[in-house]
Amino acid sequence: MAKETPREQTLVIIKPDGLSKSLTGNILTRLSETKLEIAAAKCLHVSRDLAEEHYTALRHKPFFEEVIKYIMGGYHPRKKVMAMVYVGPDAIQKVRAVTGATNPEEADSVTIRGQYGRITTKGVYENVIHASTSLEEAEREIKLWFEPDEIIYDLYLTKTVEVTVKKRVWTSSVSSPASKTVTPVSRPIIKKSKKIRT
Ligand code: IDP
Ligand code: MG
Repeated sequence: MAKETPREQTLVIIKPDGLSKSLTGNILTRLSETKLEIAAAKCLHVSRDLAEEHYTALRHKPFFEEVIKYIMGGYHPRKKVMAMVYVGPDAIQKVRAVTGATNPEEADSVTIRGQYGRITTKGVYENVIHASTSLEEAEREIKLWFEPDEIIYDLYLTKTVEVTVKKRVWTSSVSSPASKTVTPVSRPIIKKSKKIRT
């Protein structure tokens, strides 16, 4: 009897060029070809700490500073990313297949990077999307980008800890039109009693 393909999870990030070029819909449509399920999604501003931790393996590469600036939105008007967790059989390989090669000029033209990516005159690979490459990388990245309660499934072991921190909440009053200004938020929302991954 054939073995069942293991259920996997993978981190996908639509990078600032994807959002600035309004490619979100196109990218999600391409990703839907994998028939995987989205288990978490959020838009966020990427702090330097998060960017450096995410790309820690590239610390000694000559293009490290450019990659950090790129993921933080330093080259684009929309300084944010959309982070998602996809789950399902063979999720890592399936998402990588539709993502395409790292170098957008070498990526197959039917892949997301081949279709929408470019190399800038400064040599930055604007390749539109990030996708985990292994089970270990996916676990490290998902735990870095998401808290357990932001994902609809318990993908990894968690424990509950008591912490006392300040947290922003909505006010009960209805906003007047004048106060409906849009202010970017980069602070994480921290709960008083929260699960953390072990
Ligand atoms: P991946 O995104 O295909 O997994 P990695 O080697 O993990 O490729 O590199 C992470 C990111 O760093 C790439 O997506 C790309 O934005 C950038 N990058 C990788 N190699 C180069 C390079 O040779 N020149 C410029 N940027 C690069
Ligand atoms: Mg990689």
